[in-house]
Amino acid sequence: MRILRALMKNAATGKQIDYFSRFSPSPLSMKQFLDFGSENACEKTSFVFLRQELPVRLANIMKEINLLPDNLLRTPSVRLVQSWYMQSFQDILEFKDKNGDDEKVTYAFTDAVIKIRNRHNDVVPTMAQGVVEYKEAYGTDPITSQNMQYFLDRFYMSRISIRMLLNQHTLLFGGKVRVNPAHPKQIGSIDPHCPVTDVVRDAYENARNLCDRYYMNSPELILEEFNVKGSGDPVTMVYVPSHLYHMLFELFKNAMRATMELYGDALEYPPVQAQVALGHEDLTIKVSDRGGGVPLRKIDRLFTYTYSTAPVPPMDSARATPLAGFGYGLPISRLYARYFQGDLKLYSLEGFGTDAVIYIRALSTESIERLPVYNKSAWKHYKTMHEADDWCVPSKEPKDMTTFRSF
Ligand code: P4A
Repeated sequence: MRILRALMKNAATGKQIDYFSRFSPSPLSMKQFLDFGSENACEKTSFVFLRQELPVRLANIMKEINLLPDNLLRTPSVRLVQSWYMQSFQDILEFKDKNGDDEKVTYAFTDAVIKIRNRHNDVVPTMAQGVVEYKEAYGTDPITSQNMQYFLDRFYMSRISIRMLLNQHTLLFGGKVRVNPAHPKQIGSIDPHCPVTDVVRDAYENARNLCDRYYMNSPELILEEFNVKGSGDPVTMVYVPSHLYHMLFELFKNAMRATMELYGDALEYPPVQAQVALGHEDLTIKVSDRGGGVPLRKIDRLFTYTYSTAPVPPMDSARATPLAGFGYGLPISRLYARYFQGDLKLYSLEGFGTDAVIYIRALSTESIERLPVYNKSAWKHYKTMHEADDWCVPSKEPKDMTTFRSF
């Protein structure tokens, strides 16, 4: 009887997922996030928006999870993640016909939002575990790897966006007052005047601590700042400082690791250089090192989930360095940059060093969430048979040129 009821509930939920997945997610701009948190916005507005938008974002990505290869879907890890999404989706739907003017309702909603956020804390390592399980059982081919990359980029981007919504709601309405006690000038997780170089220095110092602990030394930092307005004012922007920190911390760890591994037991190390430039469109942050660089052929791998989750970690992996992190550092950092229409790129000069560049939109009106949507063209990505490549495969042994002499 209990099983039957569970089956019926799941069938009903399936219908709801179909229904909500037909809506496209509504991307918010930085400015809209700020307005939500300003004086005239209220908890009810946020409640009414989220009880529609959260099911839409959840349903859109749940439909994509279902398109994964069966063998991956059947792993315990992916099933667990799927059950979390199912539960959270149902939790929000409980509020469908509730009255947003009733304080009891909005309190209960905020509690539900906090519970959902905590339930999903371990999605990234759990999903990574699923990828490892799949790889161990079935190996990887380029097509599967490519599909997995496509899915995980979209899945983690969706997660970043959903957590942004959850965080804004709890930070703004979860306490008695709408200020974040740790960061009183922030609107939820957003700093309207995020001091970029302070975050750069902070990320450097923390990466340096790890570096010192492991290598007993660390490269110095040279930090420069350029402002197109020429005022010499410190560069600030509307941004989520924790996202910026996440990206920079990752880049500094990589730069330090490359530098320390290259110079070994040298007494001095070439410094890591960071440049912050504010233009009319972009705010750009470049982290340069002289750690010897990576050949172009291997750059893509640094962003590949199926490569990073190899049972044997990449690079020379006799010892795991604390600077290596979990392996998803770069791909996730790039998603943070892309989330508000920016990007993260690596330019390497093999034999010399690497420049890692974070691009961020300078204008808050242009910083708009970049969200995956479940539609026909997403569906096609998983379902189309990938045909042969339309570029020749370079062969190591050149064809016997005498063959062509007759021409
Ligand atoms: N050279 N350059 C980089 C790395 C090497 C590098 C490297 C060997 C490779 C893998 C890694 C960390 C560093 C760099 C800056 C970057 C990225 C790579 O932002 O100097 O861990 C996965």
